[in-house]
Amino acid sequence: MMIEDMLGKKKMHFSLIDPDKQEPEKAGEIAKICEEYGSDAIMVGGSTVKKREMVHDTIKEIKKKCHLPTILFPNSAEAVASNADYIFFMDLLNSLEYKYRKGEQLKGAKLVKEWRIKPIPTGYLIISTSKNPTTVETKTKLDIIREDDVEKAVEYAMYAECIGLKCLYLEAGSNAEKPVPDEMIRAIKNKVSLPLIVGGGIKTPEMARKKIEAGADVIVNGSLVEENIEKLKGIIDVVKNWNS
Ligand code: 1GP
Repeated sequence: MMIEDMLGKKKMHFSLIDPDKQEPEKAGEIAKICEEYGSDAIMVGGSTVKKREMVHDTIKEIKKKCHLPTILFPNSAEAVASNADYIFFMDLLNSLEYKYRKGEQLKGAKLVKEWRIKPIPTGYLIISTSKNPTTVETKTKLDIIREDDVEKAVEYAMYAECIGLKCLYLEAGSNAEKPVPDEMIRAIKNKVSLPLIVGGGIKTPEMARKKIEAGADVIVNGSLVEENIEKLKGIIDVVKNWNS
């Protein structure tokens, strides 16, 4: 089954690899381990990516070592590479800048069509959980949603559903001090039927279990994948055991 058909049907785990953080060969090695541990897809992207070539070379090496589907997680049209299988084609819902709501998307859409990358229309919502802003929070001017702004987050989620997006990515930012709160995930799950992807600051199996209990459909890990990969297995096991 294709990734877009599995979203929301079973719990999944996605591993995020930032092409800026290591050489492409190393990314391939990391992806191989993610597959062995049972992750469902490799996301490729990051807030600082500037060169398409780096994304392309990283995916090329990932594909040599790993059979999982690759999903672009772009910060701009420049991060769209022809050899990816999917793209989270994102509406950065709470950005206040044209560039991130439409500008980059207009440049990216023609590449996605030309290279036949499968778009997954995604609402991307940045939640500010940490005292120190995470990198993604510093990249665009935001309509800030704090961890206790549950109603505001629910409003954005409803909007995402009404305009026909296929999933909602709740992002606390890479290495966030705290992940997106369980109450917020639960409140959104109660009001909208979109599959929920949750990432940022999920560091332990227990945290992952709580996010899934609250309604997360996909757990994303980035920094653990790159810095502490042995800790990933326990988290993926929580996701897999949930389905069995
Ligand atoms: C960041 O949600 C992802 O975009 C993953 O966050 O690096 O904290 O796992 P972490």
